[in-house]
Amino acid sequence: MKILRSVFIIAAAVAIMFGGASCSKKKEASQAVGAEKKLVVGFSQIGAESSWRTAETESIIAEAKNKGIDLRFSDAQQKQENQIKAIRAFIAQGVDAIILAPVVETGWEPVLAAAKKAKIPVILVDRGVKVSDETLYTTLIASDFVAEGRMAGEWLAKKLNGKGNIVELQGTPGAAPAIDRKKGFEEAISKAPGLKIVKSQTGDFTRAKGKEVMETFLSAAKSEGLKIDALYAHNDDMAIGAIQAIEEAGLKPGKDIIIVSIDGVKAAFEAMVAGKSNCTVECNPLLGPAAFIAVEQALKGEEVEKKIIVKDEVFDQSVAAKALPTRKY
Ligand code: GYE
Repeated sequence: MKILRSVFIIAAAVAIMFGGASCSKKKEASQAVGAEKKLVVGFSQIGAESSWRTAETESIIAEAKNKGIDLRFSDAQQKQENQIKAIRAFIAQGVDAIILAPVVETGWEPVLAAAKKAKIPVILVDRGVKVSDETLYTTLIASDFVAEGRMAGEWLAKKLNGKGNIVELQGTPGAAPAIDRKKGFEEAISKAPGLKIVKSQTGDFTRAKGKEVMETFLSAAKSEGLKIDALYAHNDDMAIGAIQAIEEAGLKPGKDIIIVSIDGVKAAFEAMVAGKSNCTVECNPLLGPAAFIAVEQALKGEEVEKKIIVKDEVFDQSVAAKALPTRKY
């Protein structure tokens, strides 16, 4: 055993020596012709509105580092115009590829056409776009948001035995996950006529806005004599903000008001373990590895699947404590 191990260590050392030598030789040769160049990829990110978003950013930055890619990162602070500016700047810099997480679905055609004209592949991550010409981007790597909304709706319909008043916190207006998560949820609860969405407003995917809007829901419901049975939030962060508003109003989140949200971030699992939330539908933000595989395929001229769908799962209170230590974001 010992001998085997030392043979392995020697072999490894030799490999490193030779590998190292050939590597530096390669480097010298390429420096001589000035050829070896790092891949340059521009990443236009929406912002840092949620823990999901931060996890996605970290995943992409980490994978770029891992692959020795020169990543140009741009944070658009939730504004499409900033994303368009960033993409135009990436084109002017002559980047090899662009990764785009588009804040909203529409309004991308001119800038995507400019990237196409410059022969720069565009990889869409997490949110989709609506364009008349699908060749304007290489691929979309994302979850099925309609399915997520449907899973949340089915779970809630069962939990409420098909009856109750629901308030909804929507994501950013015009964003694919806000549109599709609403659609899937409505589709699922339409099968239970006793379930009604009594109030619905955007909370912009943030904790602060989620809290603020929940406060207005609670005070309006109070003056209308309306009982709120459940909250459906398009992401966990808004649900976390709403939990605070519910507690401040003297009610028990997770008991007086049943809560279901989407993303599956650690804070949602912690809230479930504390009994303050009831269910989260996972949406995996760790898209870095898949994004750079698509970048490399596109640059090699290989065919890339038009849509790469990330699979999601439902987690409720009954599995939260067991799942929490295994959560990666
Ligand atoms: O659910 C939310 C974020 O686009 C899927 O955006 C993403 C959503 C995610 O801010 O937390």
